[in-house]
Amino acid sequence: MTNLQRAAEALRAFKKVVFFTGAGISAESGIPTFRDKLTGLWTKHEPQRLETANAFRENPALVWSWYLWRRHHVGQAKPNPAHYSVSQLAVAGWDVSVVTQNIDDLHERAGSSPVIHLHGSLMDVKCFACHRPGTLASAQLETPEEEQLIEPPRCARCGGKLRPGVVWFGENLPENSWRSAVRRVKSCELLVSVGTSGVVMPAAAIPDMALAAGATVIHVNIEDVGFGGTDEIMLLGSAGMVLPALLKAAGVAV
Ligand code: BV8
Ligand code: ZN
Repeated sequence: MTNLQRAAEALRAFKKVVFFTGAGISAESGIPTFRDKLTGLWTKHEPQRLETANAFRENPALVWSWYLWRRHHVGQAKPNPAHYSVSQLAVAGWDVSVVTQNIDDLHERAGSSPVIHLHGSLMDVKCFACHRPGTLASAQLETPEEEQLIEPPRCARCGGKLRPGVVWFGENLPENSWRSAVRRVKSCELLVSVGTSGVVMPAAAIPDMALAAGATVIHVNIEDVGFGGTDEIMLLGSAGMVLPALLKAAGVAV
C-alpha cells in the first residue's frame, strides 16, 4: 500500500481533523518561506533578526516597513489549491480545525473559519507601548518603495508606536490561541502537518502532541520531515499537489 493510499484510508476513517500549517502551504501562492532567501531590500536581513521587539526598538522604521512590504505581498497573493483543499474538506462534512503558524490570511480567503493563528496576523496592529489593539487607516498602509523606510504610525490612545500584531521571538503566544490549539490537537483523530520545518517552538511540538494523544499524523512537505513513527505517514511533494490528490484518493467530493 502506498503512503498516499494509507493517508487516504486514514482520512476516510477519521472525521476529527486538525490541519497544522506553516510557511510551505503558502509557498505556491508566491509567499516566500523563511528558508527562502529574502528578496530585494531584505536580502541583507535574517527574518529572525527582524522578528524581535529589540529589532523594532532599535529600528522601528525598518521593521515596520518589512511588515508593510509583507502585507502588500500577501494582499497580491491568492490562496492556492492546498488552502482550498482544507476548506473543501470541512464543506464535505469533516470536523476540521486549522492551526497555523502563518500570519497571512490565505486560509481565511480560501473559506476556512475559524483559523487559529499561533503567531498572530499581519492584518492586526497593536501599540508597542500600551499594547492596546490599533487600527490603520488605509493611507497608513502604503507600500514602501525599494530601500524606503516608513516610520510606524502612532497609537490614538497613548501616542506610542504601532507594531504588527504578530508574535516575535522571545514573546509568548496568545494564551487563548495556544490553549484552543492544544485542546483541538489533543482531541483530534488525525493531524495533517503541512509545509512546516518544525523549528520554532512551542508550535513545533504540535505533531508530537497529536501522536502522544493517539492520533495519526500525516506530514505534507517537499522534504522528508517525518519522525518514522508507526502512526505517521509522510507524503512527499508540494502541498498544492498533494492535498488535492489526498482528497481525491479518499473519495472526498469537492
Ligand atoms: C515562546 C511570526 C515563550 C512573526 C514567528 C523551546 C520552548 C519554547 C521556546 C523556545 C524553545 N527553544 C527556543 C525557543 C525560543 C523561540 C524559538 O523557537 N526559536 C527557534 C529559532 C529555536 N520561540 C519563541 O520565541 C516563541 N515564543 O516560546 O514564548 C518564551 C518567552 C520568552 C522566552 C523564551 C520563551 C515565539 C516564536 C514565534 C516567532 N514568530 N512568526 C512573523 O512571521 O514575522 S515564527 C515564524 O517562523 C513562523 O511563524 C513559523 O513558526 C516559523 C517558520 O517556520 P515554518 O512555518 O515551518 O517555515 P519554514 O520556512 O521554516 O519552513 C517551510 C517548510 O515548508 C519547509 O519544511 C519546506 O520544506 C516546506 N515547503 C516549502 N515549499 C513547500 C513546502 N511544503 C509543501 N509544499 C511546498 N510547496
Ligand atoms: Zn498606546
